[in-house]
Amino acid sequence: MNPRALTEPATDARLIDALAEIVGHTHVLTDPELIEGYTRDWTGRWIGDAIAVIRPGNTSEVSAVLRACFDAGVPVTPQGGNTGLVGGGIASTGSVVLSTRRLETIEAVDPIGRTIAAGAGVTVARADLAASAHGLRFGIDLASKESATLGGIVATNAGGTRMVRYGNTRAQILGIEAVLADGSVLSRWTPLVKDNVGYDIPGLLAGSEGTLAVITKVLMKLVTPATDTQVVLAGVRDVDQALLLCNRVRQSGLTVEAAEIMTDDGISLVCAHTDARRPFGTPSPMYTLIEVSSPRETEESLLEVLSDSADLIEDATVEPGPARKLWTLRESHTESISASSTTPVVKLDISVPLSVMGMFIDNLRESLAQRFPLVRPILFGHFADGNIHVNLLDAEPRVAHELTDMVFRLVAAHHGSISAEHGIGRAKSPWISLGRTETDIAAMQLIKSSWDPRGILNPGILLPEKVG
Ligand code: 2HG
Ligand code: ZN
Repeated sequence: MNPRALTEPATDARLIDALAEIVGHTHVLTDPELIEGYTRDWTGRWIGDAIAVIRPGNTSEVSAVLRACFDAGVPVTPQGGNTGLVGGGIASTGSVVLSTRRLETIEAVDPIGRTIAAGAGVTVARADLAASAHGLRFGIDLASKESATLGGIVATNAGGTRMVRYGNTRAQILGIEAVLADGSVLSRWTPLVKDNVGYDIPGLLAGSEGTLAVITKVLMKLVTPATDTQVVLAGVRDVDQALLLCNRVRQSGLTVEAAEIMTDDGISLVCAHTDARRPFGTPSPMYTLIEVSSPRETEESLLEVLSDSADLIEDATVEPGPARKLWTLRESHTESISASSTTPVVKLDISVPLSVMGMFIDNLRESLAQRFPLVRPILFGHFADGNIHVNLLDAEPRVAHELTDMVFRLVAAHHGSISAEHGIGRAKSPWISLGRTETDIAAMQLIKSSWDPRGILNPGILLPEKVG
């Protein structure tokens, strides 16, 4: 059933009154100026529309809000820190945005079980800080960690710079509390690493992008922080050299904590927009940043690998892990790119098998030069996971669809994925059939319609619209 078919302005006004009764008037925002920060994403590419933003303060309020929206047939867009890049938290017309930011209680850090139990609105940075107080770390690290929330990273199954070491967000979840479309509260809350009773509900909700339930609380694993880390930035000819170097580092017994690739164009943008300086006198076509740790002398082991890898490296510099000078070159990419594009950046987070990554990059550059000569590509990302962030600058908004289509078809031709870590959201749902078979999509639609029979949860996100 189309949820909006049930509603009209009078219904909306009654619903907003009912929601204000539940969460309190100060937590219902309808003023266009106040809701702007919730209805557009920070890239400026995704702009939505909402009848109101609702900010519940606990699970019972989330439950009552959903029950009221379910009864009224009004769609709900769950939203965490609004740091997503694919429009997954951007409301469709006539929706209510349900912000989870007030669910910000850290309930417990268990240093023996190595877990954290926290509300969906707790930021990644706060979770990490709470873990650090017990000598542990949060396993997910992202440039947007000061705003990205735990509910948001679970809903999008975020990856980030430590994925090569600890896996994605799905790999960190032990328990979850979530509110279903009709307001019922589902709690799969067990601190057990081994628990094989039935379907993996937390795993299913990871990456569900707010289409199945609203996540209210999570129980997540914590990790032991690496000590004595070292970071190398090496200039290389191409991504294949970087992959060989990364393998050589692994073969030496060092643990790879992070592995990133950047291009000379990307480094130039960062140096133009920040205080960062070019790493070497002579530029290289690409640069790889690899962070390593080791149970024995990390620095000596790394220097040994580097001196044996003169065939792969054009230039290299090493610094101890906590000094963030080299990381700045990588972490400033997103903001420097946004600042230097004349149009909203088309951001595609693809992955391809490592064996064809070099070929994919060459083919991509060639196709872009032929079909979109005015578009500037900046490529970077977590290459050891197969993930390249394809950022396309100066693309006229009217060509964004065609441009995306070209890149995604190339990705599919190289047996890659159209979403390595940011999710499908609004940006990529037209292309989901490039990543999944018809039967697979039908199975996902069956799950969606049984969890959300009235289709009120984040319509238009992830799956092509037809559900209900
Ligand atoms: C990162 O790796 C994020 O920094 C953002 O996933 C990537 O800006 C981007 O395209
Ligand atoms: Zn990334």
